[in-house]
Amino acid sequence: MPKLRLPKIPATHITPETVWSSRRTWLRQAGMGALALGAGQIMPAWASKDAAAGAGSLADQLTSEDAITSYNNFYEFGTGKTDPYDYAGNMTLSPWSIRVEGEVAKPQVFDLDRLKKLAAIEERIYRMRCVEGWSMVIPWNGYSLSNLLKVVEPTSKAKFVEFTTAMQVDTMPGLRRRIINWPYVEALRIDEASHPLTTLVFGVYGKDLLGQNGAPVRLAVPWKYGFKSGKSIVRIRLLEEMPLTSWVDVAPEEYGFYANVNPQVPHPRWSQATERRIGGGMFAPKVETLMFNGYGDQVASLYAGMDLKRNY
Ligand SMILES: Nc1nc2c(c(=O)[nH]1)N[C@H]1C(S)=C(S)[C@@H](COP(=O)(O)O)O[C@H]1N2
Ligand SMILES: [Mo]
Repeated sequence: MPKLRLPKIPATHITPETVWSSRRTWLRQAGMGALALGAGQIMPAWASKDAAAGAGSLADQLTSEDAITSYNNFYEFGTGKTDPYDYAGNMTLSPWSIRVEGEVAKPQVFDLDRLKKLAAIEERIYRMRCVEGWSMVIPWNGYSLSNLLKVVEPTSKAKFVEFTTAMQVDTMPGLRRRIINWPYVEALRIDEASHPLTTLVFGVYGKDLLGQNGAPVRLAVPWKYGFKSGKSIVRIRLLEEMPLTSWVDVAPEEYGFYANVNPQVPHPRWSQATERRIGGGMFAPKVETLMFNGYGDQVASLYAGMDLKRNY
């Protein structure tokens, strides 16, 4: 992945987060989720434990909607940070479905409507960190992927879960460049995929996902570097063997299968000890990167006994 460049977000793009509270009302009215929060309580259960591990409250640090939707990695639209903002609006989003197959007792195709109804869509405020050294705090709307996995009944051979993302040659100009052996593929171990924090995402700030964030459905895996969270998913395959994932294919020395956020394991070309919060302005101080991105309490046990320097 190219080196970190400074965000090109005009100050006028950064909206005050007071606007957000009215969107939360929208979220409730739209029935988009079990948002059982009073007006004053802006800290859902999802965030509170994590916040204790990090610097201050996640809700206080929420990245503005404009920053979340205008500074993105989505190489299908180009490698520039604003390419997804510029081009992803042309994506064909309907009809959409995800085919779930492989080591499952009940392989099937889920159309988007059915997917959205499989479980209650909740708000989950997650700190997300890109391998390039920038981060955001994003109020996602989604539910645990485990809800979907349960329906298809993984067999005893299912050890990995692979995510294949959309390849729309007509709408995605980045596909013409062979940066990646398209389509973009990511994967998790099945225990990682089944972890309650691993979220199938349909929205941000109470609105349907925009193309640049992976519309209409993507993953959010908050303790891993951003590239593990595939956007615009079309197929989920359960496998016995570890699949070859896109970034491991492109540069295995730089991007490992696990890609857990780990400030102690530098990327071969840069340190991973700190990060820059997008939307804080060009001169915002860097913040410390936390082990497992601050989610160690919840996920460290998944890696008990593993050498995380070797399994980067
Ligand atoms: N299909 C697809 N998914 C992808 C990517 C991509 O290029 N293509 N980029 C990844 C990377 S590197 C990051 S950091 C996150 C960024 O998600 P966001 O733009 O919604 O913050 O998406 C991930 N998912
Ligand atoms: Mo990333």
